[in-house]
Amino acid sequence: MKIVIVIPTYNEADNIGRLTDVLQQEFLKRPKHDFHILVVEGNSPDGTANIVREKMKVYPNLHLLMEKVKAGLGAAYVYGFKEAMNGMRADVVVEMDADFQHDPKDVVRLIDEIEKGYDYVVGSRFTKGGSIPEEWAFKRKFFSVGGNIFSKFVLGIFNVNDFTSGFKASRVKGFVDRLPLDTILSQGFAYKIDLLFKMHRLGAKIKEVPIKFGLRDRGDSKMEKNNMTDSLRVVVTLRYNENKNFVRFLVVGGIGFIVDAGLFNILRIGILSSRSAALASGFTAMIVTFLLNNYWSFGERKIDGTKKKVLGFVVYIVSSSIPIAVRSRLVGFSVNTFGDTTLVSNTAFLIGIIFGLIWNFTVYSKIIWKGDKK
Ligand SMILES: Nc1nc2c(ncn2[C@@H]2O[C@H](COP(=O)(O)OP(=O)(O)O)[C@@H](O)[C@H]2O)c(=O)[nH]1
Ligand SMILES: [Mg+2]
Repeated sequence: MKIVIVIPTYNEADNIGRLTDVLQQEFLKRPKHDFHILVVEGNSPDGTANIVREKMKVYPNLHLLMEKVKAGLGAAYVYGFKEAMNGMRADVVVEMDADFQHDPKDVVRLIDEIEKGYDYVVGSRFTKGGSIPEEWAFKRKFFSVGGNIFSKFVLGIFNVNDFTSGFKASRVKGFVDRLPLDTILSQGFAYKIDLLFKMHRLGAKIKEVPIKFGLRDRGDSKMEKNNMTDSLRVVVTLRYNENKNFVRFLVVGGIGFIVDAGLFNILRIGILSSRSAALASGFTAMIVTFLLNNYWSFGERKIDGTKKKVLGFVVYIVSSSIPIAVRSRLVGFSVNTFGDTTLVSNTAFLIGIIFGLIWNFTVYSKIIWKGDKK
């Protein structure tokens, strides 16, 4: 297999030369593979690029990609992955830091798992046998562990414990070549969560290999201060995108509810019987929610074409009328039996709404906006 280790660097002059030396020794342990190193240089002022150029004279499998400006870790990896895939025709790409926080000896351990058939091998600090530096301050440990638990539950991926590991091997064919690299959700550190989630959705067989995450050998950390909020934003965005229709449906439902309940109470106090008020407010809310759902909630599956639109609307009216009629009868029955008070009428009204909600979501998503199966 052709394996490309992608290493982004920014001011790693003290590390990159030694790292390439050590990696070359590691490559010798698996002579059947064709190993390459691709350094993605963020235009460091400390001469990192020159050190790489010197080493390139010795190692023909060492390559340098120059960014015009430092654009963040995510951007550097996207640039490197594309070159590794399209230019170098890699079968496997490895993500790795330049600062010896990732033990070069672990590279072959990751590769061995790819060979066993895994598509995405994560060097994990939070699986049995893995660790983070004891020297880290409590706060940093807390956020690192807590952030991973949060990601796990919000994203619903339970076979991964380390969502922000920067040490991974990924199969290109069927996986990296299908990732939407041009639209990653973060140009910074949080790209890791985004790509992990998308690899999972692509059905990658994921394996965690325990790693001991070391302390940075030399030089300074480039970790940005907004990493935490950026990661949080990525996790929430991923979740929202998955459940967009449902979230929007709830928002439209909320608006529909306010229109419905507001009008119901105004009408029943003012001019109509409770039963008729429930009917009138129900139909008004129905039209409002239809328009909102069509143009927003199920927007991607918007009903186009006049004929289809009319047909869709008819089906919608017929199906929505059922819970509205049921509710109106329930309200009528309740006020006749228990007295026409605000409490009685609104309780019956609410029960009717819950029934309507279940009914409508089922009908909307299964029949009206079900989308064309291609
Ligand atoms: N090209 C490039 N490399 C970067 C950038 N930010 C960080 N790096 C490199 O990415 C790796 C990880 O960064 P590091 O500062 O070690 O992050 P930390 O381990 O979370 O403290 C290191 O090799 C850095 O030199 C960037 O914006 N562009
Ligand atoms: Mg580091």
